[in-house]
Amino acid sequence: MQFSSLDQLKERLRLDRLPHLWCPGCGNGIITQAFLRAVISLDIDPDRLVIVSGIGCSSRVVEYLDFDTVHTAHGRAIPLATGIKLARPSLKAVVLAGDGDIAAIGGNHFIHAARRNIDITVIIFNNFNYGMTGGQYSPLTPQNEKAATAMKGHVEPPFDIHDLARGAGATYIARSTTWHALNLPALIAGGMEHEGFSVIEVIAGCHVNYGKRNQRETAVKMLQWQKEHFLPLDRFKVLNTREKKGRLPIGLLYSESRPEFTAHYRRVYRMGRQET
Ligand SMILES: Cc1ncc(C[n+]2csc(CCOP(=O)(O)OP(=O)(O)O)c2C)c(N)n1
Repeated sequence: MQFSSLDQLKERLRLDRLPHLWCPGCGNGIITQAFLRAVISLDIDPDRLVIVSGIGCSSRVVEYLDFDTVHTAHGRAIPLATGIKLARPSLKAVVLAGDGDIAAIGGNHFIHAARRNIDITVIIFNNFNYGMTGGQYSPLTPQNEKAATAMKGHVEPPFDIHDLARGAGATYIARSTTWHALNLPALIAGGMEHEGFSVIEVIAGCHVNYGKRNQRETAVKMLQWQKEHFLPLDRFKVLNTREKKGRLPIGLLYSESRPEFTAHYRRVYRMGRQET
């Protein structure tokens, strides 16, 4: 993938909205840049792209992106994108939101969108906690880690968001981290090109609310932790059980082809008429 220039990136940012609200060292900026690089590489007509977010630090990303964007209610980005996609199937719909937004309050919408295989790309900014509201645990907080609402260590096990997405019917599932930023644009572009429900989980360090409770209190420690605990799928596969413990694979983890929801819906209901 060709590297986009700073000028190309700036063209797609609402520079008048800067400075952003993210803490210094937050991983959200890295994901934003990777997303923009993916969009630029795909050469998408900006009028054909709609970006929807929910509520949270990560969801504020839409404020800085100079496209048609919707900043909707907490947990409701996927249903809103579903409505947009059903009304205007030719649009490319992308949801950018946090692990709380997608897997907790929005969890129900997530599984049903996956089941339908609707052509929406969901990028989960997974910082393992509710960053915006002070670091409460989310359904993706690892067991035994600490959070504002789990001061002695989190008792519940987390969802495996990939197993959840796959079991529900998602047809493109990828993972990366903000340390592995260089492969992120290609993974995002792959999801956006895929016809169906695509999920890209990105591990984003929140050293301020999450890391400080889990011995990763600086941005550098966060990135080092990501570097040590995540590795490309082909290298992960050859590890033995002991070496795999505490580690997770990154890259494209799953992909299949299955009829896409809006196309199938229009065929069944013969909605061949022009979009407005
Ligand atoms: C219906 C509703 N419930 C709760 C909230 C309070 N709230 C705002 S952001 C947030 C969690 C954010 O966590 P996440 O989605 O993981 O995003 P992050 O801030 O970590 O990027 C919550 C619970 C809200 N705004 N609306």
